[in-house]
Amino acid sequence: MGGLLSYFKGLFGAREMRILILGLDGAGKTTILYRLQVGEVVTTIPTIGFNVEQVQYKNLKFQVWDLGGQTSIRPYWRCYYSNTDAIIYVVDSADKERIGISKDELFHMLREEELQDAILVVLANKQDMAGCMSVAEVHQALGLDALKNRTFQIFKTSATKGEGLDQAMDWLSNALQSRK
Ligand SMILES: Nc1nc2c(ncn2[C@@H]2O[C@H](COP(=O)(O)OP(=O)(O)OP(=O)(O)O)[C@@H](O)[C@H]2O)c(=O)[nH]1
Ligand SMILES: [Mg+2]
Repeated sequence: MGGLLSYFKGLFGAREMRILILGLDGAGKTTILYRLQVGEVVTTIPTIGFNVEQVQYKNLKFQVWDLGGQTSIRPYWRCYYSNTDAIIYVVDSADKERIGISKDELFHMLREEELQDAILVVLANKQDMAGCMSVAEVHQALGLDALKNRTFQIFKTSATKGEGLDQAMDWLSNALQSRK
C-alpha cells in the first residue's frame, strides 16, 4: 500500500510543506527566512503582517510564512495555523528580560487545536552575542521539559553568521519526511 501511495504522490506531486516562523519581535525570524531562501543576510525592518516565500532545502520544497512578532500583531498568528506541518519558533538568546514572555507565547500557541500535530523546532538564535543564554539555558527558561506528545528539537543558531540553520533544517526535513 505504501508503495502505491508513493507512486500516486509522485504522479500528482507531493503537497508542499507549510512552515510557520514565529517568535517575539526582533528575534530574527525575517533574517532566518531570507537566510534559508537566498542564503544571505538581508537588511530587515520590523514585519507588519507577514512574508511568505517558497524555500527549497535539499530536495524538499517548503512554503514558509514569517509572521510579525510585535505584541499588537501576535493575536493574528492564529489566522495562519490551519494545515501547518511545522513551526520554527525563534528566540533571541540575548533577551533575558523577555524570555518569560516568549515562553508564554509559545505555550499559548501550542495549546491551539490546529497545531496539535505540528512539529516544533526551537531556535536559540543570536548565539553570537556576548553574554547570551546557552541553548541549555534557553531550553530551561522556556520549560521545554513540560512538552508532551510533541515531536520537537532545539538548536542554537546565529542567523547573521549563518550558523546552526543547516542542522536545524536537516533535522526538520527528516522529521517531516518520516511523518508522511
Ligand atoms: N547578532 C545577531 N543579530 C541578529 C541575528 N539574527 C537577527 N539579528 C538581527 O536582529 C534584528 C531583528 O531581526 P529580524 O529578522 O528583523 O527580526 P524579526 O523576528 O523578523 O522581528 P519582527 O519582524 O519585528 O517580528 C536585525 O537587526 C537582525 O540583523 C543573530 O543571529 N545575531
Ligand atoms: Mg520580521
